Amino acid sequence: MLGAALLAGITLLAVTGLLSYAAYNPRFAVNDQTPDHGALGFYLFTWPTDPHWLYRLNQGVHVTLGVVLVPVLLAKLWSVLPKLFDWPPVRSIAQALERLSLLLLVGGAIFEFVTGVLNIQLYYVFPGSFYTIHFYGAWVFLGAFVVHVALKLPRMLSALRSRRLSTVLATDTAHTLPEEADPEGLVAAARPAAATISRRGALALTGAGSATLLVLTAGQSIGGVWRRTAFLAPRGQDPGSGPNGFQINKTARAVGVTADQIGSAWRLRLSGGPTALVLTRADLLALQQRTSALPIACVEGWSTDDQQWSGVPLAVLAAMAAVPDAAEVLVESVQREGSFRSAVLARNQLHDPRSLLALQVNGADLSTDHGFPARTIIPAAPGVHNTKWVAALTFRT
Ligand SMILES: Nc1nc2c(c(=O)[nH]1)N[C@H]1C(S)=C(S)[C@@H](COP(=O)(O)O)O[C@H]1N2
Ligand SMILES: [Mo]
Repeated sequence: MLGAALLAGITLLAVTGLLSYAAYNPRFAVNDQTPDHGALGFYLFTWPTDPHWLYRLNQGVHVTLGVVLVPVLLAKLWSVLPKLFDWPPVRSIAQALERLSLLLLVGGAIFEFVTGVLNIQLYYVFPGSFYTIHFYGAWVFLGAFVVHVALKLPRMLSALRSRRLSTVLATDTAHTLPEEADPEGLVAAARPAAATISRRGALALTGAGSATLLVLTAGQSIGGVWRRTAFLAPRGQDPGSGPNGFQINKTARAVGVTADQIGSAWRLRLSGGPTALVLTRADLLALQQRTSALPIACVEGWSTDDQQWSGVPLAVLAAMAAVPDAAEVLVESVQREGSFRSAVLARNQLHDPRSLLALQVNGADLSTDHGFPARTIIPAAPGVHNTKWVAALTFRT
């Protein structure tokens, strides 16, 4: 049963994880700096801008499910623990190959869960970019996972058929008998000790662990009243109230954005056409404003409900820069350090009329921490595509 839960869960984790990577648009080196995703990027496609909650759903599922599966993974590893102490460690070439594939499977699973959980909890201590190592780690793990499923699926199905769930749920520890001695050697053939936990106890413990994690995590992605139970969300802290009262990823101070950079001397530079254009915030406010209801949906799984952003569509700015048919736009922040100070947006994102250089949110000026004087906001895109404190837009054909 643990294997069946992991088979379904990890398959969904893999799909949402690979989709998330596609959403980063790794073709634009500035959005994702994984070198040579090469052949592994075979499936990449243009990430759509519809429905506008697409990344919010994808990443909420990926992160919440990853957290919820932790107890199942631990229980599954516990259930096969005797294999770790197999002696002698190598008996034949075939067995050595099998153990190597299990090393990739177990090591890969632990690596993916640990890097993922540390990243969403902001304790990211690994060298190199999270995307790079979580992405390569995923392919190593998935290779071993596919091999393992192919080898063990028949065994899992026959085990599921071997007894009825209702019988398992009605059996207490005193009546719990060991499995038949098996060729894999998971059961002590000679003198199995008495059970210390019933099968239903093991399932209940695992299920209760997963259910608890679900309640403590899901609110950061689904919002509403659940946001208040998301105690495990590192950004569940009170974001304040009012029009700008929703989650802030990095504050201006945290990334070294200073008051003069975003004060009255701030200008927006539009380039890519025959001549560059320099606009003040007042110039931008004098243009026709458009409002889009869009969420911020971070790769780390948390997201906001839809907020009412208003400002100038990026497509209008492209036309002002005399590049109306631009194929992409480089968005750069006043911020000088840090990986998220710029992004490249693809053609469909740039030309979607809901994609804005936002000046206001929920009827008020953007707060400093939400990106004043201006930030981008793009439908269905990962949070990192919504650059704050924008200073320059360079349209490219
Ligand atoms: N200049 C700049 N823009 C940025 C970031 C940043 O660190 N610097 N972080 C990005 C990330 S990862 C996210 S999830 C969103 C969060 O926006 P918020 O802080 O307004 O919620 O901003 C994005 N824009
Ligand atoms: Mo983010």
